[in-house]
Amino acid sequence: MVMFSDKEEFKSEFKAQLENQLGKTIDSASEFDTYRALGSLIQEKINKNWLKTNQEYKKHKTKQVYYFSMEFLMGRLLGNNLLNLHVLALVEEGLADLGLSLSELENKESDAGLGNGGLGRLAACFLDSLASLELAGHGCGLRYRYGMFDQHIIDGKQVEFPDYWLSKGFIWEVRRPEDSIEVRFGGHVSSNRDKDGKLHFKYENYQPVQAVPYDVPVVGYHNDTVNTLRLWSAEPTVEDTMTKAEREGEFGHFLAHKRSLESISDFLYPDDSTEEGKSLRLKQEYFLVSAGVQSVVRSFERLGLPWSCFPDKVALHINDTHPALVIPELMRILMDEKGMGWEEAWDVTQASVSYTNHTTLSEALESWPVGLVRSLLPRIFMIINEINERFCQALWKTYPGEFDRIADLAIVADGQVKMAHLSIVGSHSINGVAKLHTDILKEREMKRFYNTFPERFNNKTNGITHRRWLMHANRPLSSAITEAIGDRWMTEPKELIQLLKYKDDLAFLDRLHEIKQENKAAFAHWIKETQGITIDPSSIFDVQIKRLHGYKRQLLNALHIMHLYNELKSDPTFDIVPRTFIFGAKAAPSYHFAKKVIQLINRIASVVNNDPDVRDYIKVVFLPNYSVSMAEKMIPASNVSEQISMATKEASGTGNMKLMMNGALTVGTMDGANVEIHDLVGHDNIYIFGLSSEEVWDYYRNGSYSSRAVYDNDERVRHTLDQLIHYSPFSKGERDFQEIYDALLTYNDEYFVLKDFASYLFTQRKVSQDYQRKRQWNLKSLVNISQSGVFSSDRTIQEYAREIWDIQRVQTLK
Ligand code: T68
Repeated sequence: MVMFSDKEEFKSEFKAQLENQLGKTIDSASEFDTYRALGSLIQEKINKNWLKTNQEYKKHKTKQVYYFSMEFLMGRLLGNNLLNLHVLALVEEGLADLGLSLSELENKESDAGLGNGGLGRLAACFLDSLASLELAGHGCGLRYRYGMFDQHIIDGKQVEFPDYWLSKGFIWEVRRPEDSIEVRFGGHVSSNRDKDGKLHFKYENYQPVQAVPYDVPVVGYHNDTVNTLRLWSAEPTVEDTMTKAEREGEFGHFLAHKRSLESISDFLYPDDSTEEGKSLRLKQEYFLVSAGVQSVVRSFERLGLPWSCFPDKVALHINDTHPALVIPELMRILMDEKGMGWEEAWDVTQASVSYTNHTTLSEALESWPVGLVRSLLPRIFMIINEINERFCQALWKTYPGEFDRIADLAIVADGQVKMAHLSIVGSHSINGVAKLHTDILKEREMKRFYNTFPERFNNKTNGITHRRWLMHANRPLSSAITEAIGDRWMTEPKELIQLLKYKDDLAFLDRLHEIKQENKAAFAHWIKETQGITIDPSSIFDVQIKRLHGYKRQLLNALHIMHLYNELKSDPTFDIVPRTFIFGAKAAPSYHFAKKVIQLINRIASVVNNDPDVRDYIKVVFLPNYSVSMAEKMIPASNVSEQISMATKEASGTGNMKLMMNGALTVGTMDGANVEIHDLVGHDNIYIFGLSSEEVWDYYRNGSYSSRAVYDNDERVRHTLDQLIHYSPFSKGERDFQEIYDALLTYNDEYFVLKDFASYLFTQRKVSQDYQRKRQWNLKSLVNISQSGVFSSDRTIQEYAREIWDIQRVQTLK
C-alpha cells in the first residue's frame, strides 16, 4: 500500500490532521500534539490494511494462532510502525521541513511497559515477526492500567512509583465494546442427569465481570498484513452494576464494588521468576484466559465448521504456565456450552494447545492452593480434577504400582494445582527456549514427563526482531550493512553472514568502529542530559541490562568493580583500560536481596565516580527505570555484553542476542543461548568463563562447594567481601550490605559468585587487552554481527509455525 505519494503529500495531510483532530497549527501545537496527530494519521492509514487482513483471514478460513501471554512488553510503536510501513525516511524528512524532529516526537510516546522482562519482550518480538512473515498470529493479553513500575533511585535505593502509562491516552488502541465478553468468578456449581444419563452443570451465584477488548494493530514489515494484539480490560457488567446499585442502595458500596472488579486489570505483577501466591494474580490469569478463549470460540463458530475442525483452524499458545487455564476453560466451553463429551473435547483441546516453558528455577514453577482454585473457579476446578484423575489412571496402567512416579507427575497433589503439569498434560507440544534449556527440561526438570511423552518435547531457541533492534535502533550500522551487502538481509537476516567477506577489509572494519564511536558519543550525550553524568566515549562501554536477580549475578560484576577500585588505589601504576560500567535493572519490590544489590551498585558508583584517583579509569552508571526505549539507545553504543548468569539458570537470554547483533562482544558463562552464540562465533569471538553446567551439577551432586574455602584461599575475594561489612569507602562503616556478605559466606553462595570470581577477573583482563587491539576487536565485532541473523525472531517464528502451529504464509495479502 502506498501511504503517501511523496513528502509534500505527507506534509499537507499531517497539517490537516493537526487542524482537524486537535484544532492546532504547527506553530500552536505542543510536541505531544504533533506526536498525537502523527500517530493518528498513521493509525488511519493502518486501518485499511487491518480490515483487509481480517477479511482475508475470514474469507480463506485461515488457521489463526493466538499467543496467550500475561505480558507484552511492546515499548514504543511509532518508530516501528513507520519503519514497517516503509515511510520512516519520508516522514522524517517531511517533519524536518516543518521544523520538527521525528526522534523528539518518538520520545513523547510512553512505553507500553506491559511486561517484566524477557518473557514479555519475547512476546512482542514474536508479534512483529508473525506480521512480517505474513502469518496469521495474534496476541491475547491484559490491558493493565499500570505497567511495570516506574523505578527511581532515592538515596541510592530503588523506590517504586506507579507507571500510569495511559495518562495521556494510548493512540494505537481501539476499544471494541461490542466484542465484550462476560467472565465469571466464585459462586457454586450443581449437576443433574438428564433422562439419557448425561450430566449437566448449572453455575449460579457467580460474580460476572465484563471483559472489554482494546485492539492494537500489529503491522508487518513492507507487506499488507496487520494482525491484532487484543488486550482485555475489566469492567463491571451493566446488569450487575444496576442490581448492585439497587440492592445496596448506597452509592459508596456500589463504587467500592465497581473498583474491586476493575482492579483485576489494574496492575502488572512486578514479578520475574518467582510467584507471589496472590489470589488477584489467579483472577487475572483466568480473566485473560476466559475472555480470550470465549472470543476465539466465537470467531471459530462464525466459520460454520464442525468442532472437530477447531484444531485445524485455531492454535492456542501459552507463554509459560500463566495462561494454562486455557486448557480447562476450553474444555468447559466445549462440554458445558457446546454439548461435547469429555473425550471429544479433550482431543480438540490437546490438539489446539501448545506450551512454552521459560524457566528451570523450581521456585518459579506456578502452583495454586486447591482451596483458592475451588472457591474462585468452581467449575474449572472440577475439570482440572477430572483431567488429573484420568491422567493418573492412565499412568497407573503404564506404571502399575509406581506410587511415587504417579504422585510426582500428578496435576493436583499436596493441596496444590501444579500449573506446569497441567500445561504438559493438556498440550501437544512443550518447548524450551534454547538448546541447553530444552536438554535440561528433558533430562532433569521434566524428565519423568519427557519419558512419558517424548514426542511432545522440542526446542525453539529464542530470537529478537532485527527490525526494532538493528534497523530501527541502529540506523547508521544498518545503512553500512546495506551498503556492503545489499538489503536482502532485511527480510532474510541470515544473509548478514555475507558480512564475513569484509573480515580483511580494513576500511570496513574502521567504518564499524566509527559507527560504534558515534553511537557511544550520542549515548554519552543522552546520559549527560538525563543523568548529569559525564562518561568518556573512548572508554569501553560495558553493559549489564536485565532484571535484577540473584542468578543473573549483577553481584559478580559489582564485586569485580570493587576489586578494580582496590587495585587502582593500592597501585597507582596499575595498568587498566578505561571502562564505563553501565547497569539497567529493576528488582521485584518484594525481592529484598535484589534491592540490596541495586543499593550496592549505586554505592560503588558514588565512591568510584567521586574519587579523583580512579574516576578517569573506571566509571559506574546505574540508569534508573530501564525500559525498552532505553535499551534501544544503549545497545547500539555497547562494546561489552555481560551475560554472566550461573550456568544452568538462564533459560535463554535475549539481551545477549540484541547486543551481539549490534556488535558488542559477550562476556558470558556457558548458559542459555550463550552456548549457541559461542558455537556460532567460535571461541575467539566470545569471552567464556566460569563453571559449565556439568560442573555445576557435579558440585550439586557432591555437595562439595564451599564459598568459605574460596574466601579463605583468595586474598582478592577476602579483601572485597570484607569491605562490605568492615569500615571501607563502600560500607561507610554501616551494615547496609551485611545481607549480601551473609548470602555469600554464611549461606554458601547459592549462585556460585565466588566460585566464578577468579575466572571472571581473568577473562575481564583479557577483554581489556583485546580492546586495545583495535583491528582484532573490530573483526570480532564483525563476526558477531555476521552470525547474529540466526537469532532473528523470524527464524524462531518460522520454526514455531512449521513444527508446532502448522500454519503457512498468507500469500493473498500483497
Ligand atoms: C525469561 N523469563 C527467562 N520470566 O528468564 C529468559 N516469570 O532466560 C528467557 O530468555 C526469557 O524468559 C524469554 O524466553 C522471564 O522473563 C518472567 O518475566 C516472569 C514473569 C512472571 C512470572 C514469572
